[in-house]
Amino acid sequence: MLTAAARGRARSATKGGARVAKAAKVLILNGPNLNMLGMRQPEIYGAATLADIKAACESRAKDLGLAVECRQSNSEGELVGWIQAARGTMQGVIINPGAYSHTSVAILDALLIAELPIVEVHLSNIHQREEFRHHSYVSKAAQGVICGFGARGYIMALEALASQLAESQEA
Ligand code: CA2
Repeated sequence: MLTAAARGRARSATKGGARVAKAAKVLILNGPNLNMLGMRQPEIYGAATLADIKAACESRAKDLGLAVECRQSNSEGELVGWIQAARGTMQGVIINPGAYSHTSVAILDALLIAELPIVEVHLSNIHQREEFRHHSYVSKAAQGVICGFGARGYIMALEALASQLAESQEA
C-alpha cells in the first residue's frame, strides 16, 4: 500500500498505462559485500557480477520507462544517507541490504521515513539458509520481498514497481 505522500509523488512522475510514461526514478541499493558478486560462492549467489546486474536493470528499466540509479556500499551510514536523499527525489527503492537485513534498525528507520514504495531483494532464499538469515528488519518497511531468484530478482522488483507506479497513477 502506498502512502498518500508517495502516491502523490508517483502521480506527478507517471502518466497512465502499464508503462510509466515520464521516467520515474528508482534507486537500486546494494549493501555490504555485494560488490564481490561473481567472484566467490556462485553456488549461493550466482555468477552475475554487480556490474552485470546493473546493466540488466538499466536495460529493463528503459523498456519499462523507469530511470534507475544503482549504488553499492559496505557502510551502513552511507546507505542510510542515500535512503534519506531518496525521499522526494525518487519514486521507489529496490534494496538488497545484504547482511544489514538481519541487523539494521537504522536502515529500517530510514526506509520508513522515506515513504516510498520499497522492494527488498535477496539473491538467495534466506529462509532456506542459516536461522540468523531468516529475519530481516528491512522487510517491515518493504511493500514486498523477492528472494531466491538470483539476479532475476532485481528485474522482478523493477517490474513490480513499474506496475505499482502505473497503477497509482490510474487510481
Ligand atoms: O541473498 C542475498 O542477497 C543476501 O542479501 C546476501 C548477503 C547475505 O548476508 C544475506 O543474508 C542474503 C551477503 C552478500 C555477500 O555477497 C557475497 C558475494 C560474493 C562472495 C561472497 C559473498
